[in-house]
Order: sequence, then structure tokens, then C-alpha cells
Amino acid sequence: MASIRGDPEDVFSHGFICPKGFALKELHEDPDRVRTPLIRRPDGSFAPASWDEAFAEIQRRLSPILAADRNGVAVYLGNPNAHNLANILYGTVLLRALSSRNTYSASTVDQFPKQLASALMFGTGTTVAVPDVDRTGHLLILGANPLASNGSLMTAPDMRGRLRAIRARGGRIVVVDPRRSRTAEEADEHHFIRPGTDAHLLFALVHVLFAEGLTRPGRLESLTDGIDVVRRLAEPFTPEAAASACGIEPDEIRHMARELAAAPRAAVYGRIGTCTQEFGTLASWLVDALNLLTGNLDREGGAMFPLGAAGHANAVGTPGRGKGFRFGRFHSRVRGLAELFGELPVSCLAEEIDTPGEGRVRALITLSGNPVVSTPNSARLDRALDGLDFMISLDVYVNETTRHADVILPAPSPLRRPHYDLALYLFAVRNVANYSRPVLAPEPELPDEWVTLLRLAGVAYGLGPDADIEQLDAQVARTLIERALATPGSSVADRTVDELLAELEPRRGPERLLDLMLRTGPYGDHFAGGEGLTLAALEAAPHGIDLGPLQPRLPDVLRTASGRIELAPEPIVADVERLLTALRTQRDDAMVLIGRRQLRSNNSWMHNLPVLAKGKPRCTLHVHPDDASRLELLDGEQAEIRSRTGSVVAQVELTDGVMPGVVSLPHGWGHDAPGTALSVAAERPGTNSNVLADELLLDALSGNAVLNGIPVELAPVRAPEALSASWPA
Ligand SMILES: Nc1nc2c(c(=O)[nH]1)N[C@H]1C(S)=C(S)[C@@H](COP(=O)(O)OP(=O)(O)OC[C@H]3O[C@@H](n4cnc5c(=O)[nH]c(N)nc54)[C@H](O)[C@@H]3O)O[C@H]1N2
Ligand SMILES: Nc1nc2c(c(=O)[nH]1)N[C@H]1C(S)=C(S)[C@@H](COP(=O)(O)OP(=O)(O)OC[C@H]3O[C@@H](n4cnc5c(=O)[nH]c(N)nc54)[C@H](O)[C@@H]3O)O[C@H]1N2
Ligand SMILES: [Mo]
Repeated sequence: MASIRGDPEDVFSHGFICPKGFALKELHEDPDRVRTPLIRRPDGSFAPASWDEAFAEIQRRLSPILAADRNGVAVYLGNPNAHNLANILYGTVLLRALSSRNTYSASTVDQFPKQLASALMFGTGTTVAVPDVDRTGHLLILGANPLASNGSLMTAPDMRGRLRAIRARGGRIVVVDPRRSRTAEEADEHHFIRPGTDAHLLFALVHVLFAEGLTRPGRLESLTDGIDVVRRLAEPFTPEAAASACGIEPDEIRHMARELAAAPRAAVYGRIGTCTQEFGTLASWLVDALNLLTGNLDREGGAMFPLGAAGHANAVGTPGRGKGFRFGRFHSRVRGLAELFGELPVSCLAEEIDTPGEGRVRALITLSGNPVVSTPNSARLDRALDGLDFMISLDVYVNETTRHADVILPAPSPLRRPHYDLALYLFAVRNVANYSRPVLAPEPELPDEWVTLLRLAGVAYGLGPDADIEQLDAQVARTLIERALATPGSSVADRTVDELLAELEPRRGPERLLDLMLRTGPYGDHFAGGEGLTLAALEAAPHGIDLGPLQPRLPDVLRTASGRIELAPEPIVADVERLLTALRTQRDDAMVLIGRRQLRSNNSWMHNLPVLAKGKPRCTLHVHPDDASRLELLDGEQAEIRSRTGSVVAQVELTDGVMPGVVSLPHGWGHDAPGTALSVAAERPGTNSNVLADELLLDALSGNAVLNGIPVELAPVRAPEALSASWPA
């Protein structure tokens, strides 16, 4: 193939694509990419196998475990599923077929605190307010580095251009981060913050708003419950009290609050740094509390609710009211951690495998995930996987996780499948829809992932290794149509399942489901002909369809049982006690570890692509010079970093871009594990920072892992023989 470039006419990106986009060509051509099913031999090596052989093995080994106990089979869903149309739609089919409580995903090392706060306040976990960056005049960013990440729960291409435009029109950008990130460098103001103390700071901002009479909820006042509760909860969080915890001066806190309140259009935005920490849910909630109290929630230039063209739960059913939100419907076996959005915290996956007893996890299916690198106490999980009776990985590499699998099932190259970013459009700064056909024709020997997922579902349903895919897929479509017909206020309530099924002909798989979702969605044609959105319309618009800037959606967007914004939901109010305890507790002076996302990395899995991997080693430990001199660490030399769970060695890089008392190591590295097939990545393996992340450190409310603010000890490593590999053999 030739090369990959941006599409200048694309309605969203206007041709801007990130380095990872360009790298798709190398991913496509990567000789290490798995192209046939692999079955593990008794000696531990992998043998290529046919699909029938692989599924015969799965049937033989998975079925008895499932028959003994559905919860004996765990699933881990990784991040790429969110961007893969087939997996996002058919992964849930597999989960339903397995019906195991042991469902885990990258969401509990990522955004669940934000989704929990959103669900409690607004009624669904995808009712997430995102900054209206293109119209805002003041952006307060905490724990996010959109210049490197392009956003995440604020999806937008060309973040650099968009942020620069804010300043060009006279607006301000304030960044709160223990590192001077790329985004901080582009901002008007940057404040170092002690990791894990955003909730203290945000509460102090709320405190100042109330104390100085600066709250202006405006039209939302009459729609909101709990404003007075928040006022009361904020009382102890004076700027002085918060300052001693977060390390930002009281006057600066006051200034920050006044500026936010004075800005005609402002938005507060928090991301990974505010989620993957001890008070992730509180911090995430406070971000929206500030948006609401300053009158910026749901208004142009503030924080607004996107309206995706397909799959948006807050656009289905009765506008403005719903069932509300429940969690903790079941608990993990060993530690009793609460269910959230149908999942258990991935921090307890290892113990569910390595703790004997009834209900133990005996088999694991990983679906586009690398938990051995991405989740806390990696070394324990790595060992635990060896104790499984059976493991299946749907993946494109033999990496740190999948090397433990008994069967690896590959996926086609991204260039051989259609694309529609179902998940990201729910969090995009502009309402758009874009569908791309596969760039290249499918290869017969590499079935689409939805076919593989249905085949696995067939095994889980007890239909054997050769279930009728056509029939299963029709059943999936039927179920989805039945649900569309039955929802209150359905626009197709007068139609029948068979009629709609016929109208969706001859589509199959993800395209059939997507067409249904688009057509019954908020911009859809509702199967009535006319102008509305259909998949055919998207196919006819190769640059995508612009659905316009974000629009105010309150109160219709609400799905709380009360039909109101719940500003002080009970679980959150109860969790404030934990924060108060932290506020009162004298902090110790332990060094803490945070992460560092990099433009040319994508979590753990793009380090095998030369265009992204080249250059000098990036997996270095950022240390402030003051700490370095105290700890006798030298620039360019090795340091040992030790936490409760383990120790790793990394090269020290001195920089005043990190706050004193804080060190930063990127995640996603450690590609020197034996038995992997990552020839390029292995040349610059780096070290796995999640060996240091403690599976016992959680945001108690959401169960999300603490990946930022991990207490560590540091020591120089001078003698070369003391250098240890990051992986136990
Ligand atoms: N310390 C620390 N840890 C972190 C984070 C942090 O900031 N700090 N960030 C966390 C976050 S936000 C996330 S999202 C997680 C990510 O956690 P994971 O999702 O577990 O990790 P990834 O590195 O994204 O792994 C993706 C896997 O999908 C495979 N893959 C890629 N494309 C395909 C495909 O088309 N089909 C299939 N079947 N497989 C594919 C890759 O080979 C790889 O094994 O990491 C988390 N871990
Ligand atoms: N190039 C690239 N882009 C990506 C990814 C990638 O790996 N590479 N991953 C994608 C994924 S899966 C995600 S979830 C998003 C994440 O998107 P972002 O959240 O925008 O990305 P990060 O760079 O992790 O930004 C987190 C910031 O929080 C800071 N931080 C750490 N601890 C704290 C704290 O306690 N308080 C505060 N205020 N700040 C803190 C870190 O220093 C860092 O600058 O990015 C996505 N985009
Ligand atoms: Mo993520």
C-alpha cells in the first residue's frame, strides 16, 4: 500500500491526524502481527493453527469450566474495543453469552470515576459534559494533557489549534498538573498540584464561590437538587486548608475561583489525572459542580452534553426522566469490591485468579487488552495468569499478556475493516458522524472480529464450536430491534421486527446494527424515508456529516429518577468523609509516582511500529533536580524505584518540569518479557511502571485504580551488576 494521510475535507479532523494514524500502515505491514490462530504447545511455544482447530480447542477446554461455574470464566476488555465497531457491538454479545460476574476492563484504570459521577448526577454513565472548546473563553484543565492525548472524554482532532484559538480570541487556559505538560506549556497559567489532591482544590474553589457570593447556576437552579448540601460540604475546604494538601497557595486558589466565576464562558475539564487517583469520583463530580455553580453547565462555551448519532443512552426513552442509576449490585469474591456498570475493578482480577476457593476464576478471555502492562501490580497478575486452567486472547500481538494464552485469535488489520467511532462521538466537542468503508478488501483467512466473537458466543451458549453465525447475528439484530420498538417514545413503535429486519437487508454484522442505531437515533430517518440519517447517507458522505455545534440538552438529557440534576447524590456525599479525613491527616513527605502519556505511544501496544518507536529511549524517570540532589540521583544514570508491590529500574532524566516530591514514569513499557514476539519493541523495552502500582490503592467509591500518586522510594543504581530485569523470568 502507498501511505496514510489526513483527509483535508473531513468534517471533524480537517486533515489533522495524530502520529498513531500514520502508523497504521506499519501496523498493517508489521511482520510480528499475528495472522493465524495460535495454539500453545506443551513446551510453551505457539503453533499456528486453523480456525477450526482453535475453536475445537476452545470448545474442549472452555466448556467444562463454564459448565461448572459461569463466574469461573473472566473477561478483560481493553481500550481498543472502544474504537472498534465490531468489538464494541459484539463484545457485549459475548459478555451476555458468558454471563459471568467476572467482567473486567480498562475502564477501572481509566474513566469510571467520571462515568460514575455523571451517572449519579444525570442518570447515565455516558451523560458526560465536555468543554465546548470551540466557543469557550476560559478553560480550566486538571489532570489532562489534550495536546498529547487529543482529548479522550473531550474528543477533538487538532487540540493544539483549538486551544490556540481560545487564546487568540482573548480567552485563557489554566492547567493544574504535577507536571509541566505540553498542554501546560501552551497555557496562560500552570499550577503544580500534589498528586491526588484535586478534590481538595476543587472543593476549595466551590468554597470560594459560595463564600464570595459568586455562584450563578441561573436557569439550572430550579432544575437542581442539593446545591445547599454542596455549600455545606464545602465549608471545611477553605483555601488555606486545601492549600496545605494540594500545594497551591490560598491566594492563587481564590484567584482561580474568581477568574472562573468572572469569565463569560468557561469550562472546567478533568481527565486521567483526576480519575486515576484516590479521590477520582469526588474530583470528577466537583468538576461538574463547578461547571454548574458558575452557570457554565449546558451552555454554549461551557461544558455541554454531546448528542451522538448512534448509541447514546440519554437520547433514548422518555426525555428528562429515567430509571436512575444503581451500582454495587454484586461484589467481588475475595475483597468484596462493588460492581460498577456491570464490571468489577480490574485491581482485583489477579486475586480472583490466585486465591483458591469456590468461585475462583479458572479461565480468562482477553479482548484487545494488555492488562499485564496496563493494570496495577502487574507482576502479580503476570504470575496469576500462569495459574489459569485456560486462557484465550483475541489480539494482534504475542505480548506481555497474550504470551500466557492457550489460544490466540487474531483480528484483521484496521485497514480491512469499516470504521465508525461509536464511543468517541458520545464525547466529541462537535456533533459529527463519519463512517469509513474498509480501505482494503478482507482476507478470507482472517475473519472479521464480530464473526470470531459470535463464534465464541456460540461456545458460551452451548451451541458448540461451529454455531450458525448467520443465525446468531440475525438474533442479535432482532434483539436490538425489539428493544428499539419497545422503548417509551420509540419512533418506530408501530413497526414490526420483521419489517425493520427486511429494511436493513442486505447488511450484516456491525453495519446492520449501526444502520439500525443511526436510523432510530436522534438524527435518524426512523425508517420513514426522507432526509434523516442512515448508514447509506454516511456512505455517500466520505468526509463525514457535520451535525453541528453542541446544543443545550437540559432537562431532556436527564435520566435520573427524580428528573432533576442530583448535585449531591448520596454515595458522593458519603464519600466526602474520606476526603475530610485526608484533609485533616498530616501528609507525609514520601515521594510519589505519576505517569506520563506520550504522543508517540498508545498505552502499551504501538511500540512495535518503527515510526513510533524510533528515537532515544522515552521510558525515563523524570525527577526534579532538588529531589535528585537529595537522593543522589544523577541525570542519565539508573535509579531503582520501589513501591509496596515491587521495584523497577529506569534511567533518570532531570527536569524542573515535574513538581518536587513527584517523579514521573510513562506506562505501557516493559517489552522484555520472555516469550513475546515484539521484535521492534524489544529493542527499547523500557520498564513496566505498573509493577509499582498497588492493587490495594483505589478510589474507594468507583473501585478505580490509583495510578497517580503512588508512594515510592528511590535509590541510585550505580553498579551495573545490580541492574535487574523488569521481568521475573
Ligand atoms: N500507570 C498507568 N497505567 C495505565 C494508564 C496510565 O495513565 N498510567 N492508563 C490506563 C488507560 S487510560 C488505559 S485505556 C489502559 C489501557 O489498557 P489496555 O487496553 O489493557 O492496554 P493497551 O495497551 O491499550 O492494549 C491493547 C491491546 O489490544 C491489542 N489490539 C490492538 N488492536 C487490536 C485489534 O484490532 N483487535 C484486537 N483483538 N486486539 C487489538 C494490542 O495488541 C494490545 O494487546 O491502560 C491504563 N493503564
Ligand atoms: N498519544 C497518545 N494519546 C492518547 C493515549 C496514549 O497513550 N497516547 N491514550 C488515550 C487514552 S486510553 C486516554 S484515557 C487518554 C487520556 O487523556 P489525558 O488524560 O489527556 O492524558 P494524560 O497525558 O494521561 O494526562 C494526564 C495528566 O494528568 C497529570 N496528573 C497525574 N496525576 C495528577 C493529579 O493527581 N492531579 C492532576 N491535576 N494531574 C495529574 C499527568 O501529569 C498528565 O499530564 O488519552 C488517549 N490518547
Ligand atoms: Mo484510556
